[in-house]
Amino acid sequence: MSLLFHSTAARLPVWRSLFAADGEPLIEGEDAVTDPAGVTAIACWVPPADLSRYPNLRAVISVGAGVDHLPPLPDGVALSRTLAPGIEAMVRDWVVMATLMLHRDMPAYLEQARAGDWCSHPVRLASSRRVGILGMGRIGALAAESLQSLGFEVAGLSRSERTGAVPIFAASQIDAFLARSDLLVCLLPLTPETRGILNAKTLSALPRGAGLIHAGRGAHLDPEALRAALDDGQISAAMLDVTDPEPLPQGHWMWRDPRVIVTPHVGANTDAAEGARHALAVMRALRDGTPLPGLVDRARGY
Ligand code: NDP
Ligand code: OXD
Repeated sequence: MSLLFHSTAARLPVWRSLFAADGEPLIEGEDAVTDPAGVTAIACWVPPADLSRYPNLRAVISVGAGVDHLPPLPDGVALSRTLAPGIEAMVRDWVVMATLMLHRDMPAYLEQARAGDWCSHPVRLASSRRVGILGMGRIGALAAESLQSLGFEVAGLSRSERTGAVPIFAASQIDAFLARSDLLVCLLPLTPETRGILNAKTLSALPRGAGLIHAGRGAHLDPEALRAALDDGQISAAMLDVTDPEPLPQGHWMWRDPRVIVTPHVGANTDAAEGARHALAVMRALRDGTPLPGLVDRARGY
């Protein structure tokens, strides 16, 4: 019963030492597999092309929080996403930074700085700005807490009815949620239901001049709808950490438009030790027959 490491080589030394400390066998890449029947789990971003090589495979572990990039897995193979406080804190930090940047008109100031243009815009209290967080899961809830502590009026939206530290709208109440979101933050998983959710209809349901902060997945957003909303003044500016495709092609209008700031999917980068600890927890659960940490519900898609 072993885990096959199929992730970034730079993470391997840390995984090696944590697995050794736990007495848990680690196969250091497909080339090191001597007995495919001994592979019980694979930790990867993208799995090896031929999973039928591993007849006793029971779990694939995504070395990240999202799972939308993974192909369908064979029946009987569970999917676990990495649960790590570090991932959640990193994305929370990016969202707080991006929210403050839009709240304090940084896209406009960055453009003015290039032109040496000393011109101020009205400064508003955070408490006068309503932030709406699409996706109140592990990351959304953490971001909500931080933004609320900065004084923003925060609400969230989740698929099911929930309660939390801030008001949470259910998916069926999306219109009311959008209508009160001066700054819209997307922290949704990409599923058939959420693909394209940032479209002309949803952007037009926001208060006029709203800002968009997007750290979910590129395919949530229709870029042409964003461009039209920016040109029309419906959206004032956007901060995007995710695009479709990634990398965003050179010369794409979103790189050049001063109202849009793109970062290259750097909201989080799984810390090697945290990833290894999650994988060790999955191996323990497989041995003990207990529920897998980070188990993805295939029907929901997250
Ligand atoms: P969770 O699974 O913990 O939370 C997902 C949230 O989205 C839940 O609140 C869920 O509702 C809600 N949701 C799902 N579908 C819908 C829907 N159709 N309508 C409304 N709400 C919906 O995920 P995380 O918080 O851990 O991560 C969220 C996403 O963040 C990841 O899937 C990934 O896309 C992105 N991410 C981006 C990173 C980056 O570097 N930019 C890094 C890490 C993650 P409910 O509570 O009812 O289940
Ligand atoms: C993740 C990501 O899902 O990097 O962890 O986006």
